[in-house]
Amino acid sequence: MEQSLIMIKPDGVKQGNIGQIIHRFEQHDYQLRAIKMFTMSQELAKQHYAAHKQKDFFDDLVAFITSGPVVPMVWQGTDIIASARDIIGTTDPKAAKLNTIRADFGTDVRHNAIHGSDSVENAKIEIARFFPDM
Ligand code: YYY
Ligand code: MG
Repeated sequence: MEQSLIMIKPDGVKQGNIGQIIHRFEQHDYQLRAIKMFTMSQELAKQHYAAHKQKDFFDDLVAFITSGPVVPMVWQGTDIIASARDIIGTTDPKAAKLNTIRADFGTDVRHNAIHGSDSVENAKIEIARFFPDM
């Protein structure tokens, strides 16, 4: 069964949206397989966002994602990777569709409440990175 690494970002945690975001996934036929809460190190943040290391926003992104606790989770279900991206919404919350997590809980293109894996390959890498015991 397909699995995705879904992570509530520091803004989602600070604004008290952990429960509501988890509820969005519970409303679908998905299973929560792992969850924890911790503050990412600089090293882990740079690994997680390595694809963006040449971008002008990289340093600010790393600073934000390490600014407080995150809640990474492994969710499982049919087509969970693509379906989760639909439930999450586009990167910029202001452009995201109605009722998506980012539209409802995000603030701007950096502070967008949640991360979701974008491919089967990356999901495997991200799950192994955040949950090495799985
Ligand atoms: O996959 P997704 O999270 O929707 O967006 P990406 O284009 O992969 O960017 C990853 C991450 O980078 C995004 O969730 C917020 C951050 N970011 C940023 O801080 N500033 C930007 N101008 C664009 C993206
Ligand atoms: Mg992405």
